[in-house]
Amino acid sequence: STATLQDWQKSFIDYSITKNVLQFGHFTLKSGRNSPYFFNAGKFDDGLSQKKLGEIYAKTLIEAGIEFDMVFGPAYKGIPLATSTVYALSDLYDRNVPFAFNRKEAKDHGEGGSIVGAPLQGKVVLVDDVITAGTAIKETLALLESYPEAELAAAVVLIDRQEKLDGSELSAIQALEKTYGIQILAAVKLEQIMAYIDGSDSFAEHLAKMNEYREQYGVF
Ligand code: OMP
Repeated sequence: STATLQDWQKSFIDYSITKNVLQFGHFTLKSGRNSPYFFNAGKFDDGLSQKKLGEIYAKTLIEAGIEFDMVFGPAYKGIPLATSTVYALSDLYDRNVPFAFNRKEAKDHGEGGSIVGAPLQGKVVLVDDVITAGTAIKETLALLESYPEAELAAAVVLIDRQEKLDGSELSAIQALEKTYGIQILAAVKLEQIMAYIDGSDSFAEHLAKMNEYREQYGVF
């Protein structure tokens, strides 16, 4: 692979393997696809992990030069990610950024009281773990329709799986960017994970499976 990797990306992939967040084997995805790898961000389950995640989201946002006013974490998995991100923005970049999240339960009863935290207004950045088909992002776009003062400016995820949507040549990220004009940033892409494990004997079999998977579903 020709993918380039920054040192912090190598450390992050390495840490994800150590924490068993990045797993290799047989996994059925939400989409029904059978994947040889899975990224389970729920296994970032301690303080050091949250510190590192916050730093990664903050860095990815700041380095992309995104203009934003607040951070939104979609329930449930986005909630700790939003707090870690705003903490890191304050700690490392001296930016005191408001954040909010939604309650899942309130969604079923229509409007009212479904948002916790800062008022939803201005340029909103969504933080989430993984995008495959983009379901969480579409749900957040729908939710923001009830908040005319807010617009979704960007989304940041840890991993871009770089998979084609069914019946399309585009990935979920590419399609969402095209359809809604939002920027979607990923700390690490599949091609970078593959580049990182390339050359290591203990990952050779996994890499071969990932190459097959990529040939079938990949956008690169
Ligand atoms: P979409 O919401 O369809 O974009 O799929 C993303 C979701 O799939 C994540 O929020 C997870 O629930 C799950 N997922 C992972 O967490 N890690 C993966 O490597 C792959 C998936 C997945 O099922 O596609």
